[in-house]
Amino acid sequence: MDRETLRLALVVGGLVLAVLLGFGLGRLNPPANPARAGAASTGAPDSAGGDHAHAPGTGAHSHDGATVTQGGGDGATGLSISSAGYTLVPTGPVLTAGRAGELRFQIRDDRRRAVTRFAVVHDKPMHVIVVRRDLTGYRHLHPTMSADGTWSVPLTPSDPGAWRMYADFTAVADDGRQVAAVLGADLAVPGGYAPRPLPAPATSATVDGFTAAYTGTPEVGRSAPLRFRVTAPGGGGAAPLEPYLGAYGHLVALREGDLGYLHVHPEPVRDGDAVTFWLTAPGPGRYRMFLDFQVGGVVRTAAFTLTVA
Ligand SMILES: [Cu+2]
Repeated sequence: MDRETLRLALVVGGLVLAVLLGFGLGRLNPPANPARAGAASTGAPDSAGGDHAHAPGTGAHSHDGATVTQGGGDGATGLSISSAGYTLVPTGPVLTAGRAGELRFQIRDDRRRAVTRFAVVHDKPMHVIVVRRDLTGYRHLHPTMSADGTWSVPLTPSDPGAWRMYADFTAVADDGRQVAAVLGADLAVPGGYAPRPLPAPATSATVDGFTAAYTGTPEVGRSAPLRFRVTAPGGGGAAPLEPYLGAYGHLVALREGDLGYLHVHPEPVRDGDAVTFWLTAPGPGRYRMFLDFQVGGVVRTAAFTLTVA
């Protein structure tokens, strides 16, 4: 080996070593999570683990022992019908606007078998959100499962159009591994579709005389607290909120444009009469937030349009 060849060999060898070292160091030191650590953990996978502000492209990750899959790559979920080996398969008949029907579906695993083992999260093994693509007609449903793994729930779509359904669940694999996922599918409700514009942004909303209002400013890529208060009809004080789904409220945010679904994490305890949720906006744009709260055994939903700069 002449001197020039030896020199080249040393340079190449050094580069290989540097790459290997860099790779090893990268693995030992994953990118710091941009969000605050340790807060807002409820122990429930669909709202658990402190925060969901993962760096773009982090993909599947661990969450209190459950693997969570990301549909949008930027923190929004529910954009895919299949993820992490699980596939949402609607199996019901076509729904008709204004007519009592039934939403039916299965979750199938990577061997195309209907999944029948699910972990209970927020008091339920399966959470389903249904909304028309213009973000009207929101419903939060809890279907029941038959022995063959078919989930069903009565559903009467209010209007024709393209609707979106989300299945938010934690499946239990054969080996006991838990995988949390939000899968989404479109549902066509035949008829003329007259989309309604998104209402103007507001921090308060009224439903059946109850007024829900929040403070806080969501940020892109950072988990930020939103504090909600609900006041009783007739200018009364704080409404006597009852626990619903293991918390004093349940919040879902959907992104205008692609209907990306955001995980929102409730604090397990109230802050005075306020219910705090931690929300991470995956990007700028407009979102519709839906707050479910329970008073007197009745669950109501307050909806807010939110602009994230
Ligand atoms: Cu639910």
